Amino acid sequence: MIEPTFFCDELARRSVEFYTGVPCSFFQGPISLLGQGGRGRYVAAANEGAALAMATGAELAGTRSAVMLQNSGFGNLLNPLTSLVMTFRVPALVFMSLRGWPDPAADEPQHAVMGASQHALLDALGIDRWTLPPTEDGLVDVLDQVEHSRAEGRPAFVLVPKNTVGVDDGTAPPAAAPFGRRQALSALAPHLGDAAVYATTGFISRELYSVAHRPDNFYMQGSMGHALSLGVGSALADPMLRTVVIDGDGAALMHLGSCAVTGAAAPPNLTHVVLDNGAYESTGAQQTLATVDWDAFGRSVGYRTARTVSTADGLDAAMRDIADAAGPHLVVARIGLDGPGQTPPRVTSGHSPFELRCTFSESLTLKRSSHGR
Ligand SMILES: Cc1ncc(C[n+]2csc(CCOP(=O)(O)OP(=O)(O)O)c2C)c(N)n1
Repeated sequence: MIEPTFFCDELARRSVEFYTGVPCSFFQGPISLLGQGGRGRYVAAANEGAALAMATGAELAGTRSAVMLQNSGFGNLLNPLTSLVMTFRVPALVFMSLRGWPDPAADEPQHAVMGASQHALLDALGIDRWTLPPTEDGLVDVLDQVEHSRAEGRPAFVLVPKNTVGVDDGTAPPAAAPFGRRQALSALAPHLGDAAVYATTGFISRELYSVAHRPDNFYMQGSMGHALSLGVGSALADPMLRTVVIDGDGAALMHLGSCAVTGAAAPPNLTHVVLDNGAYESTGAQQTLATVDWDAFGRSVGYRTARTVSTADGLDAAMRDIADAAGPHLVVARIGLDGPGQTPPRVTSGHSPFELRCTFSESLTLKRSSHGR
């Protein structure tokens, strides 16, 4: 195992000063360490493409940079990788965790396709790639080889399997907050009624499954940042269908433009709930960095109402207030972190994604026919 301090110090020794990315739990140690300062700056990006663009900007301005991401975000990165980095021949150092590999069955199902095809996809693009061995000598060796790619203006991908880089950075985990994800979802549950609910990927889906499982819940696995667009599509397709999207702040930030589209398309039957804990809690509670005045933002992009609450009672009252009013509504719950040992069960431990999708589709079809459509 490579210690996070060694990982960061070795990169610092090679003059890497600027780091960005979207977290994967595999990089929990280095990201946390960089956040403590003194070893370079880590800026949490909205999405993986933005991370690569930021790193490229830093390189153009003369600062060595590195990107850390999970391979589920490879699609987000692909456009700037091919059209910016490779076209303009700007060096890029990308550490990409390998989820769904070597055994897709050992990971969550959303990683299976990418895990199995990751190496071939990189090869098809002609990308220089290395798989990082779980040793400090291995890191030194790989980083030495990466220098050749850099000298030729070629992107270098260092693929990071599970248990390669240590996660412990020596800091104590936060204590559980009184109003966290579980309390917020419990306060929300009585208001879901007959709504179709789209819950974002990660702990929010998992917690909803444990707190209020129902056939009308669509638990997203991956596709981070797209829960809102799924909800908008459904709400526009069936205007009688009450639709609730439950997002995280990290996921909402990832494709924040979708909020503006929601305001413009204005489905009156849609409520967008964001559980804002200021962190990517599902991958180790790294800070999301950006803070949003959601009320001002929501109204400015066309939501009919926008309200921020910070207690379970406040969330209950906000949901009551909008129950019969036309949307789209934005309700943001500012919540605290849940702390260690609060990992909710995996939805896919009991049901396959296909099974979940069939149950959900059947329930929506029934609703649609009851709406006379
Ligand atoms: C495109 C993409 N990038 C990264 C991930 C890894 N990932 C899964 S959940 C998660 C954190 C989500 O944060 P947020 O939406 O704030 O919800 P929280 O975990 O705080 O409840 C991340 C980064 C992913 N699944 N997909």
